[in-house]
Amino acid sequence: MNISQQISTTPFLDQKPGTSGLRKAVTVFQQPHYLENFIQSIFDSLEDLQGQTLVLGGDGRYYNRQAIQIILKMAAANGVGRIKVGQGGILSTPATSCIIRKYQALGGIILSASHNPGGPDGDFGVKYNISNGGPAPEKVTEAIYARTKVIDRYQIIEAPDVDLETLGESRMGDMVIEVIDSVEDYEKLMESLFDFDRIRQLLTSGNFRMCMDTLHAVAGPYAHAIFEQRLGAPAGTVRSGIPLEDFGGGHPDPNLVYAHELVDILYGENAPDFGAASDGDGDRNMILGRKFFVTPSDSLAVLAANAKLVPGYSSGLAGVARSMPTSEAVDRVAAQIGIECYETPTGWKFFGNLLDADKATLCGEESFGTGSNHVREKDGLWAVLFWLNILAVRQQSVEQIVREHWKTYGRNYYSRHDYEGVDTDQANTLMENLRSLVPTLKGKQFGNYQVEYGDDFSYTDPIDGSVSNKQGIRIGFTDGSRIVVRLSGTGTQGATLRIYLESYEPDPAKHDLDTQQALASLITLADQIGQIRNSIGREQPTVIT
Ligand code: G16
Repeated sequence: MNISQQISTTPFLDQKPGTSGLRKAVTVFQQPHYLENFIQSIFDSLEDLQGQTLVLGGDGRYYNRQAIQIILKMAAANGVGRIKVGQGGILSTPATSCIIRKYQALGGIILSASHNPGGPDGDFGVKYNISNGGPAPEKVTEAIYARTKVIDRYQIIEAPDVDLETLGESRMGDMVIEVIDSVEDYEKLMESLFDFDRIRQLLTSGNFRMCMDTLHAVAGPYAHAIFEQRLGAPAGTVRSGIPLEDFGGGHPDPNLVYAHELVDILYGENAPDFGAASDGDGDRNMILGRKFFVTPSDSLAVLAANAKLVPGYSSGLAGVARSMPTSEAVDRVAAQIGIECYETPTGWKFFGNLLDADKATLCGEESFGTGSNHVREKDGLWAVLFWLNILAVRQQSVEQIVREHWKTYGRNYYSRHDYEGVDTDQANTLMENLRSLVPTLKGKQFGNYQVEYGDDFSYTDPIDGSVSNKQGIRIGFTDGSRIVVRLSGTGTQGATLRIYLESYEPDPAKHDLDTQQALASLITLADQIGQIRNSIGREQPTVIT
């Protein structure tokens, strides 16, 4: 007999979900009642929780297992009917989205701080996804936040911990707990979208080598199962494939800085033909060719331009969508195929309505996220499979494909400069100053650049009419160049200032420049207009991607 208890609590005032759920240091989550308050606030904000099915899993980081045990006991006490939990507590973010949709669950709880480092001194996070499989939209996260501010009790059952290793069903109170295979449903979905036979031929031909680095994070088991076991790639194709609680001490962020081991391999002697990496919770991806980096913005554009080669997308795209700071490369593809291109604020949640309404088929973000209407999250391994499918059909190298793309559509030189751990007050002041300055910039000339528009991006969702203001400062120039400045919504220490820089080059003779050189004058101009380094007392960005 399990006894349900009502525990008194007091609010924590820092539980406002950011770009992607609540992310804090592990030590913050370990405070008594901290996790419980947030979970109860989620449950309290859901209207018909009684008897419903939820999906639960995480990226395997430190505190994942403890949190899962707490959440299971709270779910049972709150009347949840069934919980599908990934074996060992493991579910990637896209797999969770897939499972919510497939089994028509009410929603899912994903335990992850994505690409942030893990371990006792690292970060932890909680995201809630709704019944379409996607991140909770702002009206839901605001309701959860409102609840966290007044919460005075939570419900939990007293029960022994659940065995998360053995597949199958058990009961806790009236709730059924189903420990499910973490990979199976997701693998089936991938098989329904891509030409597995053709990819298998490519991977077993002996003429093509790939290297997939899952950075000791959640995508490891998925990558082993799909690339090595299912598609025949040799053992060892997947590197760092065992999820570790601290990601092996690394930073599970697939970019040129943090996935440097993979970068060294792809830029080294006898490099493989194709390299890819994914992040903590498996939703991000980085694509590399031999000695060649594909920017996430270009990757989205290439996938859109080649979608017809892939079985799941062969009938064409309804439209595409990108976040505002993502380069306009995909806009050019959309214009050529004659489909709509939507520009949304940063945050995958903003794509949900467009995907549900079948306005967009492919979506992408500069922050190494690409995905489609197959789930409602970005999806790292999906992007890798999409590229493999294109490579298998076109029989060209990654570099050849991207260079041909630039020839056809022009090249959008693109880079993001991040200043991490900035003093929050200084960062806010900088943003306020820019906000008041940009409307006065229109028509002004800075060297070769003339300002076409300057604003703080505001988005009206075309489906439900909801408005999201203050989504980032944009300065657009008449030659198609852009500077975008915004504060990250995912950092956990101080503020992270992001400067996004983009310039358009139609002339193929000028497609070989180094990106930072191509953008040099724009970088200087961004600093001049925004007084960036002065205002925050920094000489250099922390990370350049
Ligand atoms: C999250 C969001 C993305 C967003 C990224 C960066 O990704 O899901 O939509 O682009 O954060 O956001 P920010 O610039 O506010 O830090 P993830 O992979 O961390 O869940």
